[in-house]
Amino acid sequence: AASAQKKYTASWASIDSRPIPAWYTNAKFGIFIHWGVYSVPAYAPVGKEFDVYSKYAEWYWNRLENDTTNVGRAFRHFHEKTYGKNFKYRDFAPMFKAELFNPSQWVDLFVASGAKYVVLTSKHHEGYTLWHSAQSPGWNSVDVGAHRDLAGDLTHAVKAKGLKMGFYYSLYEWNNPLYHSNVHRYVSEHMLPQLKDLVTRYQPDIIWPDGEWEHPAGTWRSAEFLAWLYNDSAVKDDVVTNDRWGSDTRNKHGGYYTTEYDLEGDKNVKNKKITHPWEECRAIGGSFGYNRNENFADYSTPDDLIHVLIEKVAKGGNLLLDIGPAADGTIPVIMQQRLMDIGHWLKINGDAIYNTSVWAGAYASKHPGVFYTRNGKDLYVLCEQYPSVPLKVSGIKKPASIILLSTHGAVSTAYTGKTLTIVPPAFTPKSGRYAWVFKLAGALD
Ligand code: FUL
Repeated sequence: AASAQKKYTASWASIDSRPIPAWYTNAKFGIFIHWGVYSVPAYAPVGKEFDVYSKYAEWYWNRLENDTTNVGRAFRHFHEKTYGKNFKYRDFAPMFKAELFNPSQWVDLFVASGAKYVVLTSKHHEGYTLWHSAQSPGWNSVDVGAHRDLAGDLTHAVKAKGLKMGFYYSLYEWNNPLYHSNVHRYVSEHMLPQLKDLVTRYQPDIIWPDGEWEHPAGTWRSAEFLAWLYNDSAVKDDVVTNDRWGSDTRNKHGGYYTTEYDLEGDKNVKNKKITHPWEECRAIGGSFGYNRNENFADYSTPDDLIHVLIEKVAKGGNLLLDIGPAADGTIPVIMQQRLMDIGHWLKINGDAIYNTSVWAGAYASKHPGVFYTRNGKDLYVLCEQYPSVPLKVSGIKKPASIILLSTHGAVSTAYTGKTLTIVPPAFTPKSGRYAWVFKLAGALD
């Protein structure tokens, strides 16, 4: 890899100069997994009166103990009536049994969805690790709950089927006494060795940090960790990381930019002509961790999800779509259904997504709901609705061929003055659904 020769130092200027490995920007679509002790209560409020963050079920512990607003009240109300006032969050851990967890079945689903990478919560803000971490004795999935190396078992299955494997890792922990009594010791004795152990043991392709909050950037020693990751770790050439490093300058340092339900970090991505790699993450419903309180209407439809994928990819981003497995290790069937729907669409239209990049001419397009991607000399025109009027694509060469990906049938067109007019063929949607793609082969220089 190109980065192999260069030595990085623990300064942001050096760390930020590392190019993001191409496998990542070509992959476009990944599966995010939030799974932990919070998957046991699997509850958050839903409804219009709650904002995006209030609906996150993985925040259960913090909402119970630290939230005095109506949001915290909703969590406490549910908790007390269901488990009783004296039931401690830690008492959920033995119930996180994962007795039906079948990693290779999960990965078959991910492959069928068309995803190219997976990002699992190795540890969320609750501090419980999904592997046998020496830094979290008694609060990891081998010591309590599943009695299994969940992170390791999934990693092996993911890599065996040719996908890339990544880990979400929360730098801060809500209830770690050392974090609160001496954050410097927490960083040097707990966080750094734990993170390095994760990298060394499982050799992940992505490190997806979160939670570098509450303390000035230097406290976390992130640049030092990244210099180690890029210079000395086993994954130094191909590993990818996000931008959630460098506390006081959040969403700026490290690797690709992140947005979350189009919110976090959007100051960088709102710039329409962004060239830095970036990734939108969101769940299929309103919560990253499984929320049993959600109903059918709380889940995005297949059209919604495919349109999000198209919109992000056309703007040069990736989509990291989250699922929240249940505590027993099953993936709720509606989530499986949504992943399969995306996979069916990608099977037909994947050439317009994978390995593509932004087409600069897109900014001049006047068709709402129509997006563009390019791969070499080929231009793809992605339509959220089947077009009812002729489409005009300007500033291109006369294509060598024009096809509608779902039918491969002939498409009638006219070409004058660098503008191609595509007359959508009369077509009863059968094989194609959700969105339609015209491939304009050889339309670009
Ligand atoms: C946020 C976290 O606080 C959420 O719980 C979730 O993990 C999301 C992806 O990142 O910052």
